[in-house]
Amino acid sequence: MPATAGDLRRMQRDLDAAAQALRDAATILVISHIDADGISAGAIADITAERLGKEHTVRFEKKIAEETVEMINSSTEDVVWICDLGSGYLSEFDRDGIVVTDHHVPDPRWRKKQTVLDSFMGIRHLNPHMYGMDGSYEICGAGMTYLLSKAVDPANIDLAYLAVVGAVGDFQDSGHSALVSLNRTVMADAQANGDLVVDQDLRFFGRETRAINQYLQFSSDPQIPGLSDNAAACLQFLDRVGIRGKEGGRWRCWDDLTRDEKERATEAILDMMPEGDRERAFGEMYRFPNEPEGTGLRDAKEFATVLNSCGRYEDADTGLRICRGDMTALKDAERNRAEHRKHISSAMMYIRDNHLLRERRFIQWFDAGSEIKETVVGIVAGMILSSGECSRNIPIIAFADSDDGTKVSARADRSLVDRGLDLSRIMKTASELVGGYGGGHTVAAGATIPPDKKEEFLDIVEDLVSSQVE
Ligand SMILES: [Mn+2]
Repeated sequence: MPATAGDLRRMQRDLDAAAQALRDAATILVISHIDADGISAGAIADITAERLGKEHTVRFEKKIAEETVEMINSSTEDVVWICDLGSGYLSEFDRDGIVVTDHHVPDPRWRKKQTVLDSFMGIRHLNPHMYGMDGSYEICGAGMTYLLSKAVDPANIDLAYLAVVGAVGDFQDSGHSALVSLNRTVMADAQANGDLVVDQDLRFFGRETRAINQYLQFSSDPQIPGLSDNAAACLQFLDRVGIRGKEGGRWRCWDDLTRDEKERATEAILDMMPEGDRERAFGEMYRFPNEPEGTGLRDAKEFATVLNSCGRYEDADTGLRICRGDMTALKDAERNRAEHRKHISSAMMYIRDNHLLRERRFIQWFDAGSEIKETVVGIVAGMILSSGECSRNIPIIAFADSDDGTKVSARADRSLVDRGLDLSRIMKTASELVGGYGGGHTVAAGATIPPDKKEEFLDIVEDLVSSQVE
């Protein structure tokens, strides 16, 4: 649903008021989320506060837990600026001077409270949902944070590209194979400042850093029939289209190809795909020409992945340093990424060696216990599903222990979604029936449930899957 001119005017007025609150504060506490969107948002807020000359600190949080609410309510800073988080917890905050720049669905209880208490003005809540927009693709947390930063000072336009990293990190470009709506406004700022170039390209991951054979081999969402997961076929393909894989003994990456080579390969690849997948495989890709070459920071998807791997390993601060242009932080991030890969491959081995994957009629599942970090169990489930080692015709459900219960991750092949499967609804319904909570996307969703309810939960999920899929 598109925002009206009135919505946008109202948003600008609220942004300006929040900007004034930041200017008036002597001290600012920034709290942001640990994923790519949150880290970019945190960096934008950090730099904005710094440029204002404010005494400030940045903290990254996995979520707003009870302790986080307490910390926010009892903090002594004049303003607490919460980025890419917070909208779901507005009714929990009981202090003045809260600024929220988020895009998640707002807390319904807060609006009620707001209408009862006219004077409840302590929270400046900047969220696209409040202005007739959809926060799942029209703008992200870093985007809202950037809009506020720009309201503070138009010179902060040089931070717009970080909001593009956030949007791509949250897959806001997936649905249209391009950023749309307010994300496009942010994008235009980054372009105007010379920080962003928009390419029409294949949308697979790793065009800047992956060896081209692996770029093809690991292509996913959508897959390239015949090439994805088939190393030998990728080499043959390069031969067939007359592209040398190596140059001077080193593997070339996708971006090393000449324009002519790229065109030839792209055409051949799109030809191999079913019609319906081509639009997802090809579209806008975002490049940051001012980032150093070969760092993985010149491509928005790769930049976001670097930040995500920092966050997953509880090292969001390294991600923040990278966003701030500290290239020594890249070494730390690389170590993070290597650890990430090692953890994932050993996790897959653990599932395989211990035969943990169990098949039921309509679902398959495994319980990783505490062997796999809850932050990566979803990735592992997705990789098992696409590895060809299990059935693709039924969804996969994975359990892992977490601090506040059992974390559930569910993944499914897109063909099941085409047949009616909606994992988001299933996770929400099933988890609520056993006293938990959940949600997500149609192909990938998650939940948190009480540890002793796994069996019951699986029964419900299986029922729901069988009733959704024709
Ligand atoms: Mn986000």
